Amino acid sequence: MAEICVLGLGYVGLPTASLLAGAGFHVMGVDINPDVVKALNQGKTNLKEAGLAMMVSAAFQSRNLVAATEPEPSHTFIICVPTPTLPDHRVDLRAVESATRSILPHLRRGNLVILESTSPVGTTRDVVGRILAESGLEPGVDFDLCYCPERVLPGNTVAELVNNDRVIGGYTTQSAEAAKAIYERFCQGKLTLTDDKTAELCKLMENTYRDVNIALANVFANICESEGIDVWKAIQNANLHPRVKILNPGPGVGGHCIPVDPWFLIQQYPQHTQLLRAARLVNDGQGVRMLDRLMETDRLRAGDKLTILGASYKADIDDPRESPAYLVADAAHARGVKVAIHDPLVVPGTYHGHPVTNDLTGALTGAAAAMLITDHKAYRSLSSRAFTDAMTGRLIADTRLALNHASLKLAGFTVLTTGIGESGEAKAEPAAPQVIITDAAKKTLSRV
Ligand code: SAJ
Repeated sequence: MAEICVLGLGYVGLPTASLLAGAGFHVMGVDINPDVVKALNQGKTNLKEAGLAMMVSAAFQSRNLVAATEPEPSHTFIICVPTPTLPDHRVDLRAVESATRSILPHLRRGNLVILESTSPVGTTRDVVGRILAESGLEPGVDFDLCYCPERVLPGNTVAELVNNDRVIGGYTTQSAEAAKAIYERFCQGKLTLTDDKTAELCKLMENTYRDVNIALANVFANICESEGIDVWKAIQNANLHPRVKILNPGPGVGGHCIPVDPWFLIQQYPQHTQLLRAARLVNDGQGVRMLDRLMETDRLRAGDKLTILGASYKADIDDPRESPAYLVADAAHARGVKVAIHDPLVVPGTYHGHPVTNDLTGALTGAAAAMLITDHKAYRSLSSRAFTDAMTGRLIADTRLALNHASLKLAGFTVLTTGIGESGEAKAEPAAPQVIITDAAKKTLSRV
C-alpha cells in the first residue's frame, strides 16, 4: 500500500510526488492521462522544470514512485488537479470533484486528505469534505482534512517547493499538524499552520495582489503614453522610495494563475471586488491597446499581416497558457488583420485557436508590423536584419522594452513602446468615459 497518493501529475503534482518519493515515502502518482502514466512508469516526463527529469528518474528507479490512472488505499491523499475558469469566469471544480470521488472507495479512518489546487474559499470543507463524508466518515474526526497551497514559479518549481515558506490550513488543528509532518520531510521553508479557509483565501490574495499591482503599472503606462512621459523611467524613480515597488507594465497578464485566481474572488464576492474586476479589465485590455496604437499609424490596416512575437505567457518558458498573445490575435482578426504567432520555446501547435510556429523568418515574412509580447532572451539579441529581411513594413511594437530600439530606428523602423508616447509629446486624449472599455474588455464583461 502506498503511503501517499498524489492525484494530478502536472506542473505541481509531479514535482511534489517526486520530492515525497525522494524523502523516502512510498508514493503512488495518479493521473487520468494514460500517456503521462506510461511515460512516468518508464521514469520519463515531458515537463521542462529544472531538476525534475533527474528526480523523476531517480524516484522511479528507487521504486518509491509508481504511477497509475486510479488511486489505491493510502495513508495520505494529495489532490493537485487543475481548477480553470469557464468562459464566463466561473470556476470549474469538476477535476477536484472527480479526483475526490476517486478517493471515496479507498478512504479509511485515520487517513489524511490534502487539497493543493487553488480553489474558492470554502472548497476544502464544502466540496472535498462533503463528498468524502458520503463514506460515512466525518472530516476532522475520522480523517484529517487540509488545504495546502503551493507557491511555485513555473520554470523553477522544484527549488521553490523545497525552499519557499508554506501555509498549511487544517480543518482542525490536528489535521494541520498531520499535514505539517508530511511537508516538513521535504520543505525547508517555514510551515505556518492556520485553518483551511484562511489558507484558501491566502493563496487567492497572493495572486490577486500581483494582478492588481500589474494593472496599476499598466495604468501608469497608459497615462505616460498620453503625456509623452517614459513610464519605465518614472517607475524606476518612483521605486527609489523605500516603500514603493511598482511592477512592470506590459501587454497584459498570462499564465494559469494570475489572470485566473482573481475571478474566484470576483465571482464569490461581487459586492466587494469592483477593484479586482477593474484590474482584470485593464490587464486584459493592454495588448489590444497596443494593437490600436499600431493601427492608428495607418501603417497596419485590414488585410495586412501582423507578426506576434511570443506565445508563452512570460519570458524563457514554454507555457502558452492564457498568454496575452491570443487576446491580441483575436482582436487583430476582428479588425481584418492577418496574424502569425512565433515563439522560440512553445511546442508548435494551435493554442486558443491560433497556430504558433518556431519559424521566425516565416512568421515575419510579408508582415506590415510586428508586436513583441514575450521578452524571451532569444528576442533580445535579434538584429534589425531579422526584421528588415522578412517584413514588408517598418513598424514594430515592443510591449516589454526588450528590443534594440536604436538599431531598429536606424533600419528605418517606427518603434512603439508600452508606456512611452510615440510622438514623445503630450497627446490630448479624447474626453474619455470613466473607464475606457476596449474590445477585449467588452468581451470579458459580456461573459461575466
Ligand atoms: N507580469 C507583468 N508585469 C510584472 C510581472 C508579471 O506583466 O511586473 C506578467 C507576466 O508577463 C505574466 C504574468 O504577469 O504574463 C504572470 O507572471 P508571474 O511571474 O507574475 O506569475 P506566475 O503565474 O508565473 O506565478 C505566479 C506566482 N505568484 C505570485 O508571484 C504572487 C507564483 O508564486 C505562484 O505560485 C503562481 O503564480 C501560481 O501557480 O499560483
